[in-house]
Amino acid sequence: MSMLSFERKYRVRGGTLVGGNLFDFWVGPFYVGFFGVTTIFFTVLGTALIVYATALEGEWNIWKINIAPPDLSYGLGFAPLREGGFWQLITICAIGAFVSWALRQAEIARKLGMGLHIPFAYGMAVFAYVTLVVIRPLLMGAWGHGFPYGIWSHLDWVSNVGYQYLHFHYNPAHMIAVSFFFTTTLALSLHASLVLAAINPRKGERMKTAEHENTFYRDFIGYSIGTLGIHRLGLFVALSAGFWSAVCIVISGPFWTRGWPEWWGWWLNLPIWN
Ligand code: UQ2
Repeated sequence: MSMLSFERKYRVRGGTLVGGNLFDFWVGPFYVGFFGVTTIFFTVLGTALIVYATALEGEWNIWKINIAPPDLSYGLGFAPLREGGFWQLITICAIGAFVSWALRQAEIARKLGMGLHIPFAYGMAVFAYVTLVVIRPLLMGAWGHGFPYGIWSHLDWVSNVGYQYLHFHYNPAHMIAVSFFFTTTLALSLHASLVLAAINPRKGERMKTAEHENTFYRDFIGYSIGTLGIHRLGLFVALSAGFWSAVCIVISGPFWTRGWPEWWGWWLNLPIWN
């Protein structure tokens, strides 16, 4: 795995953002870099904290493990370890690991002379997480507004926060986010089925190319977005889903405190109905 013939071409120096040549090497197939080191550091420390906090809680049922944020009364201060302090440290480690991971992607992309689309795309998921556990809690004035780390408990959190706003499906940004999630699955299924239909023929038949792919859609709906275009569209709809998810939760509380159905009053109150 680690000494393939094309490695001489792709295992090039440079592109690092931090550390110069110091961490510019590979371990087996993996590029290390300064951010490979920081990723390992935050991941190991964060995981150890999760295991330690769980040991103190004494609940080892995988579905019920729960590491809760501090009580709202601690506001934006540090809490004692067993009263949310573990959650705070684990959150710091998680963000440290996620940001390190994104910057390692950026260093590899720079090294290879590629665009930064991958760290940008991954960064949107990190942004959605940071919105939940940092940006919204800061705007609301307490770390206790972050979500708890646990399989069952984070689902309860989503349900409870949803009902606080009466009916979350009336949140307009939630509607936009859901529409983008569905459009993402539509776009990927259109793309994957089209590509497989073209390049994976029955035994003995010849594979088809982009000409056939374009022609199918021109025959079918009079328009083909093209082989580059479908990937631009896919990235756009997928990132938009994550972006509007972050918007829909950050406006709930900091910018709208009543039930979401009530928000639509602006529509009923338009003067045109007289
Ligand atoms: C396409 C094309 C591809 C594709 C797909 C299309 C040859 C291999 C799936 C068709 C996609 C269209 C018409 C856009 C649909 C719009 C939305 C919002 C889902 O033309 O080029 O490349 O994979």
